[in-house]
Amino acid sequence: MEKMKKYFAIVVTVIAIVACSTQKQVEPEKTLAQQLQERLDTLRNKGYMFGHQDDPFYGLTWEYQPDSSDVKNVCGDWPAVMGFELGGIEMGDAKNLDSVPFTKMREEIIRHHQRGGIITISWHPRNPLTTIEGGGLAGQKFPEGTAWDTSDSTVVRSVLEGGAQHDKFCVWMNRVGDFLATLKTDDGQPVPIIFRPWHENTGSWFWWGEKLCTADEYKALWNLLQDYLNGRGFDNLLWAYSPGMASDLTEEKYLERYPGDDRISLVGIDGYQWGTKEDFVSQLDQNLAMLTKFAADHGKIAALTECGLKNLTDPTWWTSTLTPVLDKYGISYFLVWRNYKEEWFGPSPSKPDAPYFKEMYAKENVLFLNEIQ
Ligand code: BMA
Repeated sequence: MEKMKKYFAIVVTVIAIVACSTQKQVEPEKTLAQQLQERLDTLRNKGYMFGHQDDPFYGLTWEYQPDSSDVKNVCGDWPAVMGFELGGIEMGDAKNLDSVPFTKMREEIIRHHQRGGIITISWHPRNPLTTIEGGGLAGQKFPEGTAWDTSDSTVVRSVLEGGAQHDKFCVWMNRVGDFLATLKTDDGQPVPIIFRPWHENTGSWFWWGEKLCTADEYKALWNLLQDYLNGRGFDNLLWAYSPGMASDLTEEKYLERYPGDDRISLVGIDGYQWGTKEDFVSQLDQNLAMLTKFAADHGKIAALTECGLKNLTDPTWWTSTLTPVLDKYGISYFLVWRNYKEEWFGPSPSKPDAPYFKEMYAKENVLFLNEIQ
């Protein structure tokens, strides 16, 4: 009997050791979002990436031509980061608010991912309270019904649970989810995406802006969308929070509407030069100092999620204004907004900023597609 007991004890111990050692070997697999975060982190050792909104769809002199890009036509390389915009998907529209067909958007997102590029997506959903069903932008007077319609300050509250627009908003989120679910390569691999909803929320020009909802309502709106998409099992979304650049941005101010460390992987700011070079440089410098310290303290990636000088009225802007500030900080990328005829933020071969853009391209620490593949 004693012998049996001893034998039994040995067997149990062996099983326990085997179980324990196999458990050690099984490390939880990293999600696609975590892998993207690691990639962004590693790339920061080389420099910071250049990004452009709507880059492959149209430029100042062309639209929808295969393999075209104003950026590539200037410097011979694709942007490292490309930005895409979902506004309109919530209505079930075939084109987004800037007339980009969602089928083309899907193709270009997958194509850029397959080239080794990085994708970021924003969403300017229409105003759920004032929008006209089936209206699109046609027949409506801007900003009526759009993301910029701030005529009512109860909109955020109305989409939260229990609110009058909640059910409608659930349909909208569902349409966003359905589109995101199609962003997969042929072998079924989802494309990793920096997802950046509810941005510039510390200004008051969108229906989710500062004067349009309380901090708690804003956070509830954030959570509603994030929990919904998490619930659908997306593990390829790297969540980015990007309020607007502000004079004297403090950490305390940044934290006011911050959804929380458990919800955010990338912290950004959107900062355009609307006034003088001096004002822009000093604000950007101060804001990036705060942001990159915040990112380091909280284990996040920092980025200048949108920036630009409208129509490059100072052609030297790339090298005289922007990069001298960016060189000082370990950001992951900066992204300039789209090039369309009336308003452009990227370079174009026909414009006087092209040589300065090329000069920036030649800088070792400013990364384009070739340098991140
Ligand atoms: C704004 C402008 C608009 C555009 C919107 C969403 O900054 O470029 O024309 O519709 O972004 O892309």
